[in-house]
Amino acid sequence: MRVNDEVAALLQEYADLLAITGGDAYRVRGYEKAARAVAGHSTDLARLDPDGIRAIPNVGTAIAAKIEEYLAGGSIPQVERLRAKIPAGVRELTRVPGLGPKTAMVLYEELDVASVDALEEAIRAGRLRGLRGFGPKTEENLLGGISLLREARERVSLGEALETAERVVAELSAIEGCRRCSYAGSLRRMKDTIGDIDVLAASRQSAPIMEAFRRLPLVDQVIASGETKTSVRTPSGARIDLRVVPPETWGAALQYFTGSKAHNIRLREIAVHRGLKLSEYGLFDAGTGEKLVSETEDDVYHRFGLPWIPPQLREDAGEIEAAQRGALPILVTGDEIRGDLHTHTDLTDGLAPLDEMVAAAANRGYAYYAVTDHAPDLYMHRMSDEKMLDQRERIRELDGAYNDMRVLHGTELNIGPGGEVDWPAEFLAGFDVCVASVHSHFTQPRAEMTRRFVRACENPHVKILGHPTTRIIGRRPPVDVDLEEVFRACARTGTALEIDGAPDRLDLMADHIRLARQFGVVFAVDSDAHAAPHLDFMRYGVGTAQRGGLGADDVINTWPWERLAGFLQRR
Ligand code: DGT
Ligand code: CA
Ligand code: CA
Ligand code: ZN
Repeated sequence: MRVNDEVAALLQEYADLLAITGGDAYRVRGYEKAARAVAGHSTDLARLDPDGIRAIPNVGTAIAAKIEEYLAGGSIPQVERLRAKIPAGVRELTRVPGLGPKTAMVLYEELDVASVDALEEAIRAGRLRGLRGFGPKTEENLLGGISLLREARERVSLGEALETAERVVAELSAIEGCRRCSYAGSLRRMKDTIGDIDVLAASRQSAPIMEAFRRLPLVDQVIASGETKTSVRTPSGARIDLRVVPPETWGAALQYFTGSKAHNIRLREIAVHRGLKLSEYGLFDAGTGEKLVSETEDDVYHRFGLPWIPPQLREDAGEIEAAQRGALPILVTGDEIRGDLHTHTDLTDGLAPLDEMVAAAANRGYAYYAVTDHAPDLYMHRMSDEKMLDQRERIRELDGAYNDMRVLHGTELNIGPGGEVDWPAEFLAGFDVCVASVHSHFTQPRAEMTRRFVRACENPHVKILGHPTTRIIGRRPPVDVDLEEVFRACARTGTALEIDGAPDRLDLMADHIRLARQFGVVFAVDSDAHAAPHLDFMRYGVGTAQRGGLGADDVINTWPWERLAGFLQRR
């Protein structure tokens, strides 16, 4: 682990422990922000002097002192002290969605519950019944949260999987004798979470590639190693399977190991009907056993009379029928994205200052870029009219300074429990773009939640519904809402649905996107960046849009500025 990540983990732990022991909420947030800033800082902490450490955003004197203690002695005494008071399992409890630090402390003090397993046992044994504030509904929510947590533990985020896989592919591609190398499986299909990372290489000799793979610095443990397949685990627990195949069967193997299983099964059925046999070794004549094709994926699909099907669609969700009809959608690509319409700066909970975010956006070649910091109803960000208007002035200046990119002033509004948003119409009219999202009251009954969303769409200033289901993968379930009703409202009012590319959100997800599209809704694919490197989250959003079968025309931020401006200005 990089020292920055070690320190970030300790600062986050300190924040958690402070929260559990009833520490001041602003202080807790301070440590959380510092943890994120340290993890995202590009310079290795060990190479910074005290001034350099204090110059990291969100790192003040007190936190800098703790970091220096760690660099000098390998530990932070205050963290050690709190650790001694609170068993690690209690901190683990706060990872259960819906279980806050205060509750964790109550469970520990009153019932001696100090692990997630112990909590589940206590619920099932009815031991929470006697506690104040714990009803049957709480028990049900906690059990749901526990299973959400366990599910997430077994899978890796798309972001982590893709970064890891790209490193592996780059390393293995450089080895002599490696003809081709690619990741396959759910990652190539851009699923929102990844069970294990499948990597495929083509070579005459597998041994040198397997050996290089086992020696990669990101390998923590070799689980199994053979001539055709090696499985390893990374320090964070992600599993990688590498398979080495002969170059002439590359296409068949890539097709097979990309999946999905359901897609492959449908394809094999079609093969059987035509007297063919499909496997990871190739497509064969079932009668004679003669190999027909295997070298490229294209060959395999074409031999079925089908066009090549993009991996993002391979879920047996109608793509094979569409391919047979010649009706596969032409999917939106990352290159077609002209801008980002949902991003943050350090004016609220972002890590980077405005000019840095804007410069990073310009570097990506965007034609337009919206800054959408949080609005005042999310009180912890302490937003005010004045701060927003100051930011607007600075954005107008930046906009003038960039010739090739429009810098837009937006905001991410909070959809209140009744569907109202932070500011009155007159104030909203001053923004170039308003995203509106749910950030509170997640457990309203379905009918109320639906009315809330519909009312937000009906606000003529709201142009994008941000991260519509509000799920956070492994931490918060989607809200209970009649999505069809919301999609109808979006189509009627000209409100775009967001596909939030942050890898812990990926919201909307593919199934909903496909459904929404049938209602005639348009979409905005955004990064929801809180730091300059997060602008890259756009790629996960694009992957998700592709899984949803979207083309460029469906995505408003592929549109030229004039068309987008027309959309944003329509009331
Ligand atoms: P994951 O890892 O759970 O996110 O999902 P996948 O799709 O990567 O699944 P994985 O790693 O078990 O297998 C990789 C691919 O190998 C899978 O997408 C399709 C293929 N595959 C695996 N098992 C079978 C099978 O029993 N039948 C067929 N037709 N294909 C399979
Ligand atoms: Ca896999
Ligand atoms: Ca696998
Ligand atoms: Zn948000």
